[in-house]
Amino acid sequence: MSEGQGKRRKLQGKISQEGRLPPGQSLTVKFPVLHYGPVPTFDPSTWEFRVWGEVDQEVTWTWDEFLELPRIKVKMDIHCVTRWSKFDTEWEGVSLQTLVQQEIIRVKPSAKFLLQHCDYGYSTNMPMSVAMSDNFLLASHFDGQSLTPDHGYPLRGVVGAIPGREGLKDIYLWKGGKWLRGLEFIAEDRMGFWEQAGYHNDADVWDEQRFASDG
Ligand SMILES: Nc1nc2c(c(=O)[nH]1)N[C@H]1C(S)=C(S)[C@@H](COP(=O)(O)O)O[C@H]1N2
Ligand SMILES: [Mo]
Repeated sequence: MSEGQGKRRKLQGKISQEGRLPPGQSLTVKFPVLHYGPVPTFDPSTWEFRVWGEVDQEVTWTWDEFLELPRIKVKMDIHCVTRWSKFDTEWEGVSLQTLVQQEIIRVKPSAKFLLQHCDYGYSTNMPMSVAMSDNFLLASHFDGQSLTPDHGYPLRGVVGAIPGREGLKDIYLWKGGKWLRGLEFIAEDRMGFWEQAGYHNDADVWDEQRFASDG
C-alpha cells in the first residue's frame, strides 16, 4: 500500500465512524470528473437561465442578472453512483429555497417535481421536497473558486449530504446537473437522462438506490 493509499484509508475509517460513509461507497480525496458527452463553452453574452413550467411567471436571467441573486455557502458530502464519495466539499451559489421564500420565483402549488435542464440536453428530475431543501444548490463556485469547465462552469446543480443534519434526503450526485441552463417545474414526474437510462428515480444513498432494479 502506498503512503497516499494509507492516508486515504485512515481518513475513510474516520468518516465511516462518524456515520458519513454510505454503503458501497469509498472516499476519494481527488475530484473525479464524470459526465456523458462534451464540455460546453460558456459565452456570458449569450448565456441565459430560464425558469418555466408550474410558475406564476416565466423568467429568463442573463449571467449578469444571475450574479445579482442572493447567494449562500453550503458544505456537503457528495456521493457518486459509481461509488466514490467526496467529503466536506464547499459550494457557493443560489438556493432555490431562498428564491422561492423571497418570491423571486413564484412556484404554483401544482409544482411537485423539478427538472434541471442542462447544455446538450442533459436533464435530471427530483421531487420539490428535495429541490427546496438545504442540500440542493445552484452552484457557481467550488472551494472558493469559480467552477472549472469540466465540473460545470459557470453553473451546476449540486446535491449532497450536510454532515450532522438529520431529516434531509441524501441522494446521488447525478441529480446535480452540470452546465445548468434552466429549471422546469412540473406537476407530474418526468424522468431525466440517467433516470431514463435505468438509474433509480429516487437515488437515496443510504438505501443504495443506484438502479431502478434496486427497488
Ligand atoms: N450535464 C451533465 N451533468 C451531470 C452529468 C452529466 O453527464 N451531464 N453527470 C452527473 C454525474 S453521474 C455525476 S457523479 C456528477 C459528477 O460531477 P463532477 O464531474 O463535478 O464530479 O455530475 C452529474 N451531472
Ligand atoms: Mo455519478
